[in-house]
Amino acid sequence: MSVHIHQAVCPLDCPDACSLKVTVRDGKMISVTGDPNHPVTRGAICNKVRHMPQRVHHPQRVLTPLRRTGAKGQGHFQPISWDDAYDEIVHHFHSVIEKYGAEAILPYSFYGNMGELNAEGMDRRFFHRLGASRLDRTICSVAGSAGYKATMGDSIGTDPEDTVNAKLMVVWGANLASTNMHQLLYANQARKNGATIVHIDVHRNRTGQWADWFIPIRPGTDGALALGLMHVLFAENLVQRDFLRLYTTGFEELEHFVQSAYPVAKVAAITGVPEQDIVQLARMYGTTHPSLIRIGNGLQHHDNGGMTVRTISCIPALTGAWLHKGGGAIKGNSGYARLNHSALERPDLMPHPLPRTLSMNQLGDALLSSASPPVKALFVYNSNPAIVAPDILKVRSGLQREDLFTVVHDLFVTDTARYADLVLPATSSFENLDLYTSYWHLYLNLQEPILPPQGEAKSNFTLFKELAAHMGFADAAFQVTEEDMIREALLTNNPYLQGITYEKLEEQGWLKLQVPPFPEILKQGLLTPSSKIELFSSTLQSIGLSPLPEYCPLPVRNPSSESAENALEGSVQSSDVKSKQVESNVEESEDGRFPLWFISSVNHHFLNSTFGNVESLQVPEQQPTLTMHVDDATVRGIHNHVNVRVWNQRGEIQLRAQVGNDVLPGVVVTQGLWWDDTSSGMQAVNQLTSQRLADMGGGATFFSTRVEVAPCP
Ligand SMILES: Nc1nc2c(c(=O)[nH]1)N[C@H]1C(S)=C(S)[C@@H](COP(=O)(O)OP(=O)(O)OC[C@H]3O[C@@H](n4cnc5c(=O)[nH]c(N)nc54)[C@H](O)[C@@H]3O)O[C@H]1N2
Ligand SMILES: Nc1nc2c(c(=O)[nH]1)N[C@H]1C(S)=C(S)[C@@H](COP(=O)(O)OP(=O)(O)OC[C@H]3O[C@@H](n4cnc5c(=O)[nH]c(N)nc54)[C@H](O)[C@@H]3O)O[C@H]1N2
Ligand code: SF4
Ligand SMILES: [Mo]
Repeated sequence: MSVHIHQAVCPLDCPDACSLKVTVRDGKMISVTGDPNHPVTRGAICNKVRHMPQRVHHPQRVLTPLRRTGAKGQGHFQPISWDDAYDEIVHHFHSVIEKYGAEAILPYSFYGNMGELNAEGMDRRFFHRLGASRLDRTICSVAGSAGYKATMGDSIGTDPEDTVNAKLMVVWGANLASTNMHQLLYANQARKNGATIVHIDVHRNRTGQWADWFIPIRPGTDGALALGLMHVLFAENLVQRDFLRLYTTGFEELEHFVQSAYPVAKVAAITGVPEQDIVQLARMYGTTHPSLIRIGNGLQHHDNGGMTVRTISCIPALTGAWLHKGGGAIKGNSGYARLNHSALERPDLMPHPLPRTLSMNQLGDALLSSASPPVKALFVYNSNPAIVAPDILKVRSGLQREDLFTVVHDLFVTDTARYADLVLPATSSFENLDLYTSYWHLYLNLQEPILPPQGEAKSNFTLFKELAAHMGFADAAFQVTEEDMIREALLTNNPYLQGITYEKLEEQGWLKLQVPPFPEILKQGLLTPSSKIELFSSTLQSIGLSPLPEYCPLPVRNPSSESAENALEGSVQSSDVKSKQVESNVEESEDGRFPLWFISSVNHHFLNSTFGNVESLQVPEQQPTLTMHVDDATVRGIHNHVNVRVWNQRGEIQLRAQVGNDVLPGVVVTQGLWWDDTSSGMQAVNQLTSQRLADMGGGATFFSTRVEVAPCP
């Protein structure tokens, strides 16, 4: 019997990017714990990843290539060899290219594995060389990133390790207790030293229960709250004018704007946050240092997500919060660890003119439309679009097309793979070499293989390298090893990566980026056009958006609350945003048939849809629920724990009602991207969400969804 404890890294799409200690006995993963020596992980990991052995050695793991034998969607397959699988792919790709051109082939991927080589490395080289359609990978955080960049120039913010020093932490549209546990651990430490934790959210979830002060807010109105806070900060002279003069653009315009347009009473009417709470929070924020705002995905999965995050990210500048160690904001820190992506992805391999780009948020339309050329072949990896993409009934009817050739590379026959012509077995991240960065903390991690490939599984790297050979691509880009590619990725002039070498990573497992304190970064200049924090953004102005932070109401026209909606009309909007919202109105409003906001966020024990098939994690989640306010339940005759139908113009699902006051009236919340339950088949929440794109970056608008709810007959 051989037992080894290996150094590893969590590969999941989670800000914490934990360093792990993995016990392997006789080639099998036995247990996973947090690395006690990693400065951020500090020995703690989430319950999900403690169950990683159940995922890696799950009895249903795909271990050979599979060919479909039944109808699409049924999930009947038979094993075939890799040679046959490659031959079939090459044959189909060639005939699609001959008839329609390479743009008729669409790769579809996201970050099921965050490894640089396996998420955005060899796959990119392959599809670039092929000349396939490009995919706009916008399902997660682009809207907010675009908004944040308008203010701050890049995805850079406070070093999480410094946040233990915060005396005030505003957790805004983030469910830290489930989605960023080490930020919560820092907050707990800060709280012991006297910090106050405020949570602004539409749902009193685990994070709201843990915070010192939970502030419920109406969905999509956070931009107005931010402007109201700025109003009070200026009005009560809680701003740092020296900082504003030195490091920002446009503070005088902003002051004038919020003073006239966002009085506290108006903000209270929009947001549902009482006037005295707005004033109290602003005073607390204006007088407490260091103060941190943790900006979450809840804000940016809305039609107005870009501008909301843009607006909130202006607040720390008003009080000079950036000058205090542990103060400022964290939306995402991926800008610090930027690797040499053109070396990794090789966009130079693409043909000219460049192939078209399709949005991953509009997969349903892409598959069903009469676009020219039509999508004739789809290659899915690192993603499960039949569950996670918006408007999945459209996605699924696209996947059902008999003339579509679909390949899915995954560890499991997911709900997407059930529609595939070929399913290819993927290794887990523990079976390959790869490099990992975090979009929150400032460490790089190297993963060396600690398990043999299970069955005939291949990594994304190996799959696309071998497929290139089968396609006859002789380019040097496909002749490299994993180690070569990691070395190429590290060769960059990014100053924060100085001194980080492959050898040192191999020796130590992880290394910290060389990021100076934020005041230094401010002195050196940001990546905005003015090098300053842009309260007034000429970049936004040039693309027809409001140059000042702004509140743009969500698109809804609901006759039963006409007066409340009219109250929002006063806000200034750019004409582009307005016309976009008028279009969307037609889709969402349905004349008041769908009076409730439907928020479908992620849950505690799954990672998006990953782990949805692990029984030991299904058990604590129990079943998909719908949290609703007692008033909304009463008028509909809904009692606690009964099954309810939830529907809109796009689809209908069933959930179990959880009645109480954890949400405001008019809002319902469900958590978790559950796999289809074959017995009821009714849980997949993205039946109800829309393919509409957000105001910036083409982001997804999962949370700007309207529904009606009724008891099940
Ligand atoms: N356990 C677990 N952890 C995860 C994931 C997972 O699936 N499970 N997913 C990972 C991924 S890919 C991501 S992107 C992150 C996401 O993690 P977070 O940034 O925490 O984002 P969400 O959980 O999507 O939503 C955050 C919160 O926003 C709230 N919300 C929704 N709409 C609004 C609004 O209009 N205003 C306000 N103020 N709040 C609103 C929701 O109720 C929710 O509590 O988590 C990562 N970590
Ligand atoms: N309604 C609603 N929808 C949402 C969200 C929401 O909050 N609400 N959140 C959205 C967000 S923020 C995100 S990021 C997306 C996430 O959407 P996805 O990125 O699709 O995430 P997962 O559902 O975890 O699916 C990842 C898949 O990759 C597979 N995988 C893991 N490792 C590998 C590998 O090495 N190779 C290959 N080939 N496959 C691998 C996993 O088994 C899994 O099936 O979902 C979005 N969808
Ligand atoms: S999912 Fe997140 S918290 Fe859990 S081990 Fe992975 S990185 Fe850490
Ligand atoms: Mo995400």
